[in-house]
Amino acid sequence: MNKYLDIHPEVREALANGRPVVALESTIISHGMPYPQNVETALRVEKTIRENGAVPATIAVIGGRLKAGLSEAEIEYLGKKGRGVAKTSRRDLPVLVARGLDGATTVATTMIIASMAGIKVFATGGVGGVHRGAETTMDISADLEELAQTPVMVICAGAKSILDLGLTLEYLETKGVPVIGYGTEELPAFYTRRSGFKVDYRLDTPEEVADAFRAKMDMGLRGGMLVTNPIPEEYSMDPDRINAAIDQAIAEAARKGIKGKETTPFLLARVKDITGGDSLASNIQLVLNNARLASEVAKCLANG
Ligand code: PSU
Ligand code: MN
Repeated sequence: MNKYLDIHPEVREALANGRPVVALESTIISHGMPYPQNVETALRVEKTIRENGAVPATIAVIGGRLKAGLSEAEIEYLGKKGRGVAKTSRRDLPVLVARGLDGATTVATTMIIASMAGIKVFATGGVGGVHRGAETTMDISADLEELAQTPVMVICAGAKSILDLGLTLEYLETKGVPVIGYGTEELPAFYTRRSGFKVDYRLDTPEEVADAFRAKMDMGLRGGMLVTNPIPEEYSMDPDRINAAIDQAIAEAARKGIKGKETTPFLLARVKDITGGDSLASNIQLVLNNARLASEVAKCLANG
């Protein structure tokens, strides 16, 4: 086992006994929501996973240690520190670990640490992707490359249209990443159930999702799978309102010259501010919805 990795005892025991485990990311805690809603939501998501018969493993880097499974005190610590914790993608891990620093893990880094620990299923809100204008900026999230190489299933609510969703799907196709719509033929766009873009396959049950992932693993095909689960109807937002907020946020980012790893957090925070508290409530609900589906899929994989 990797000398930098700490697996929480409850997670270790579940993995040793073949019980279902669901990984969770920590950028959503430190950068995705304000304190204290971020800590409340993180704990509520863990509770939902337990109620659905699986063991949660929130992932982060603390004091240079790769953590698969956090204590409540560690979640509180990350939530309170908020943006003071470095957003950590694949390229950030070596220096953070060598220096003994804290890091909030993105989808890419959460996949890396989950995979080191032997966790196959990961629930989150939204994934990174190809940014609008990437044909000149080359701003493409490392999340996509990670999906191409690391064997973890990511269950999300699609991607926000802060991204170019069409180019994101093209990139995933090139990299051989299956994009599944859970109960839908259309890629969900986080706050809304529809985007106008088709997914590769529609699957309708946790068993079907688990079977597809198992087949991928059994064939020795490298990489993970992206499962997109639409936000429940009652929490979905008006597309015109959300798209206007996104356009405004993108224009502000361009005006301010926001670049690199700051782009996504800046856009997410602005969209949230422009739309007020509504988008936060929707965001929380879609994460809970993904945690429930991930628990069911993890149970199917554990029983398979
Ligand atoms: N998209 C969202 N919510 C998020 C993120 C993206 O709708 O919280 C976070 C995730 O942690 C994701 C990261 O992995 O941002 C992607 O950042 P970047 O685009 O810099 O790779
Ligand atoms: Mn980027």
